[in-house]
Amino acid sequence: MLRGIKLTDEDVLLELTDKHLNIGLRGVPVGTCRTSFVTPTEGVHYCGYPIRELASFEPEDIVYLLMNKELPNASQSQEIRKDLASRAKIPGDLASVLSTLPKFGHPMDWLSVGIHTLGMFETTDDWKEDALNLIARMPRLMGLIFRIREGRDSNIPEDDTSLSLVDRFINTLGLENVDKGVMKRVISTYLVLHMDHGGGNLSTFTGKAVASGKATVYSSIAGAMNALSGPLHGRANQSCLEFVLKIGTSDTDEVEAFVRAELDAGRPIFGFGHAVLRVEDPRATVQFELGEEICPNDENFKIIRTLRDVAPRVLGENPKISNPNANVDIASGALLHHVGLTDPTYYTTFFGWARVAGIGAQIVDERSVFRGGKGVPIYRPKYFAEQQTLRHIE
Ligand code: AMX
Repeated sequence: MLRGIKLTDEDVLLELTDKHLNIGLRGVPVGTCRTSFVTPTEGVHYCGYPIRELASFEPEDIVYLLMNKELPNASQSQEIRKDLASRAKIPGDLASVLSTLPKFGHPMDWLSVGIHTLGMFETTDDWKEDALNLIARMPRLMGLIFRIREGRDSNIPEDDTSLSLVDRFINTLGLENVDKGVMKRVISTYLVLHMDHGGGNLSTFTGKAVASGKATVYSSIAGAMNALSGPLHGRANQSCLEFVLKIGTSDTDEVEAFVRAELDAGRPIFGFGHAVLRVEDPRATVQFELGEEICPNDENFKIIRTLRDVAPRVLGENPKISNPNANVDIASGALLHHVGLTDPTYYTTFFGWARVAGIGAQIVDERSVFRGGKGVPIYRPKYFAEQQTLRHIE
């Protein structure tokens, strides 16, 4: 036991020992989360509903769920659409700011700067208002990031606010020769599956930590996006599609040889394994089902279909690996690629776009609901001094 610290978590007595220090707070209880939790067999649940049951809802309905902890009825569903649409207009010249950024910068850095910029244009003194405004303005920010980085005209009309979040993104994006209906399905499903993932993942935790000092929702979520951009966190979905492109064949024997060679070289098999889940992530299952429907013969989809058969068998030979099955990142890149979003460096921005809803809702809860509405105090975990001996300059 560490310096007399004992924590009681309902029926579990947790003793903090020295081995719990300098491990990134892994497993140390710090709070409660009203929006979602993750179980080993059904994965993430939003407000109690397993993600499998929510996968075909529209993103707006899941925004409502995360904010209100109830699924909307038909009229509430219409209301949240209208509400988000009414907040869509960006009160400033976002395109001019984005146009000054270096095109060689990573899209996640653009996303973070874009969110900060939105906050400089306007913040209210209401956590929920700001969270909803940001959610409503993300489609245009996302579309402008693509357009400007690709050197296409960014002087485009305001969003048509009669449209959904995803339709507004697709219109701002303005790609020719794509099937907008299929693109909408893929992106809507992607957003719903990625909106939230418990309270302690790095980006969500970071967003709430920044907000605990009463920085704005925009600064907090920009911070969360910076956390998400790391290769060990959100950027894994970019790595996954890059990995699939590197395999380049759906032949079972060749894929197996590739997987074994990667493991022998000490590299991870992207798209497999999970810290909590002990079965295939239902979010992967949902995306595989969607892929079988919309692009069964797509080359990348064929590769991930083979990987899904081969990798768990090969990874399962190593008893250290707790879950050799597919995770959420295995399929999302192949689907985005299929609908015309072919550059994997953008994939984490979709993850970030989705997470704005979950992180926003969790910030609202921590700032204005918990502790009888007083909110969680400023974060201040305890660090022990490594150097215990007092010293003086000679
Ligand atoms: N490929 C190779 N080795 C793997 C592996 C994989 N897919 N999954 C687990 N392992 C290894 C771990 O690196 C660890 O090795 P170590 O003991 O030498 O450090 C050992 O197996 C035990 O790991 P674990 O307890 O099963 O998983 P974890 O909680 O430590 O890690 C994860 C989970 C996701 C980081 C890991 O499975 C991994 O690196 N997967 C590949 C990368 C990937 O797909 N990332 C996306 C994650 C998606 C998500 O969670 N959002």
